[in-house]
Amino acid sequence: VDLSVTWLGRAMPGCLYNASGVWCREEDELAALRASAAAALITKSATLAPRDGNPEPRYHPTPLGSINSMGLPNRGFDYYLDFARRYGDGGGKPLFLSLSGLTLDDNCAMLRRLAEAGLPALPEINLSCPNVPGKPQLGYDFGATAEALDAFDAAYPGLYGVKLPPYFDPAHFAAMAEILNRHRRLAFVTCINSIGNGLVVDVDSEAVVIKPKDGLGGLGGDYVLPTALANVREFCRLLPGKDVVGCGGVKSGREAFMHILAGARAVQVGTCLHQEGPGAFARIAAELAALMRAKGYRRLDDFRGRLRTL
Ligand code: RRO
Repeated sequence: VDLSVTWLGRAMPGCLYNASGVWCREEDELAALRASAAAALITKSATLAPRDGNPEPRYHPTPLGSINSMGLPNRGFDYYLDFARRYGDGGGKPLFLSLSGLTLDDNCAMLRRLAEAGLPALPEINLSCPNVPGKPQLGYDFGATAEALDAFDAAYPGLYGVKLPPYFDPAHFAAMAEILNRHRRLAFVTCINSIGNGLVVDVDSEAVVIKPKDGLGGLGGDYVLPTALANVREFCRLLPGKDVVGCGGVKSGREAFMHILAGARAVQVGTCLHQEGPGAFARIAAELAALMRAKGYRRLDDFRGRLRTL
C-alpha cells in the first residue's frame, strides 16, 4: 500500500509527522525526526526571542494522555530559521516552522523574515497556545483572528497554515470557517492543539501534577481524540479547497485511519511521540498500512473523508 501524500504542491513520502512542540525544540531532536519514518518535520513554536518557558514540573504523562503547561520554551526564531536554511529540501520531507509570536507584530516580523529567506519551509502559525499566563488563545477571539489573518496575508506572500484550538459548538465552527475562507493563501489548518486548561489531580498527594497556573494545562492523548476528530470532520466540510491536518490522540494505525477517514490530509503525533520517541512513526505507519491492506485500500485517497453517517 501507498501512504504518500501530495499537497501544498509537494510530495510527502508518508502521512505522519510530529505535532509541533514534541521532539522538535533542539537540533538533535529534529535530526532524529529526520532520520525516522516521519514524513515531514515541524519545529517547536517559535517566538522572536528565545524563552525558558514556565517552571517545572510542566509536563505530566497520565494513563490516558498528557497534561502540559510548557509556556512556549523555545530557542527563538533565528535558531529554527537557521535550521531551515541548512535543511534545504530535506530530501523530500517537507519542513514546517511553527510560529507563535507573543504579539501580532512579532508574528508578522517572523513571517516577513521567512519570506525574505526564500526557503521551501512552510509556516504553521499557532493561534492556540493555551499556556502563557495572561495570554488568551487567539483562536477563541474571532475578531482578533480575523485581524491577524489580514496581517499575515500582508506580511507573507506564500501559502501558510494555522494551528487551531479545539471548538465545541457548531456556531463556532461556522464562525471560524467564515473567517478562514476569506484567505486564499491560507492553505491548511491543523486541528487540534491541546484541549486547554484541564486539571489533572493526583489522589495520593492530593495535589495537582504540574506547577504552572496552579495545575491547569493543555490535554493531549486519548482524552482529546473524539474532539480532534470532530474538528477535523467539521473543518473539512466547511473549508473546501483547504487541507486539514489531523492532530490529537494518534497512538496507533487505527487513530491515524480515523483522522484520515474524517478527512485529514496528513496526521500529526504528539503525546505518543513524547512517550515512545521517533520510533513511533515506523510502528504507526506499519499499523496503518496493515489496516488498509485488510480493508482492501491501496492509497489514502481510497478512504479519505469517506466517514459514513447513519
Ligand atoms: O509551549 C506550550 O506550552 C504549548 C504550546 Br506553545 C501549544 O501550542 N500547545 C501546548 O499544548 N503547549
